[in-house]
Amino acid sequence: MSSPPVKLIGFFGSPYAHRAEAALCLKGVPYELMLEDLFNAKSELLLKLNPIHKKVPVLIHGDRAISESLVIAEYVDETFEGPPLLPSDPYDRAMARFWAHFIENKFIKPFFMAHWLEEGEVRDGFVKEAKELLPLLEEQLKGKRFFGGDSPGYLDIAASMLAPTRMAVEEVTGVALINDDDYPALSQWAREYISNEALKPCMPDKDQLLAYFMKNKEMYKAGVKAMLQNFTKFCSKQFTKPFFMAHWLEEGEAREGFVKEAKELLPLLEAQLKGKRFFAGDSPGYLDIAACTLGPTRIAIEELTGVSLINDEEYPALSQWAREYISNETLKPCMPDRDQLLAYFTKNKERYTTAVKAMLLH
Ligand SMILES: N[C@@H](CCC(=O)N[C@@H](CS)C(=O)NCC(=O)O)C(=O)O
Repeated sequence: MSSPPVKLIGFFGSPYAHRAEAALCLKGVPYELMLEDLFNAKSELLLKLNPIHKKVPVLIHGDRAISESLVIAEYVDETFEGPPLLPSDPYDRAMARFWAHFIENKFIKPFFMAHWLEEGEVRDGFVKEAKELLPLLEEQLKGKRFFGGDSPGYLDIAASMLAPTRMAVEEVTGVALINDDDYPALSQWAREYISNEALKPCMPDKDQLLAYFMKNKEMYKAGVKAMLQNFTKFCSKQFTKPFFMAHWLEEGEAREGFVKEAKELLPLLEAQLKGKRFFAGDSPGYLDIAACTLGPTRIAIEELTGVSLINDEEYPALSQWAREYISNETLKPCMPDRDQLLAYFTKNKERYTTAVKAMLLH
């Protein structure tokens, strides 16, 4: 029985999408690549097939959809004929998975923070951490061309962002932690990886990758900074993300999507205020504190960005609540000064707009 067609939803420049492509390439599985435009609007198909994370890559195999790059790699390995990606011995297989998990959960963050952050103490901390971890990976290559042995396998796929992506990022940022002197095996591995024959059809073009990171350099820098300031966490919340994305993003399809989402959620908050001055009743309480970004912060951001989702016509209760909140007597000593707040956001406008763009990739 012939296998149903294979399609892959990806994004140029995504090291995760590359992992899925690499698995397909190494197994010799023909596939159709469907590129997303993550900076504008995600396709209906992506949202439908990966409703939990809404991220690329997504593998489509007939009427099945599989998400998460490493899960895809295992699925591809188990489903299709061709050279095995994972070792046949259960212990070796467990070790390949262990090191893939290490790369994913322990290594990637300090390594790329060390590349994208601006010089300073915080960056030094990540450099130190990455340098403590790199020898562990170097050690895994001892006496081998690839992590998988003589040819690339599952762990090479998991580590692949240390090859084409890392090389382009190094060139753009001027930071190079992996070099021939300190990590000869990893350096040689990366060269072998990018020039491997079986991987050629899915290897991103070096110049295009360089151009991509060069173009989006500021965005990546702002993105890692936002990560440090917990802005990413703040923005990943159910309501705050679409609401503030709708304010800070430049006009376009992606922004419209967030406006739509925020407008679906705002009535839920409006309903919570029904017949009350504050969420907590007659005076502000816990939920008013939780919602306080919709008070002074939101008002300043509205003034600066010109976007105003909360207005008297559509959300009279929320609008009135915000006025009551900022002029509440008890809260006065800690209420940020309106002009200072506006000056702060005006000064940092570029930072915020670049950071939310970066958030589109998180
Ligand atoms: N853990 C995921 C990560 C995938 C991922 O972060 N994909 C990014 C592109 S590099 C994405 O789709 N971002 C869109 C978003 O976060 O909304 C995997 O291994 O597949």
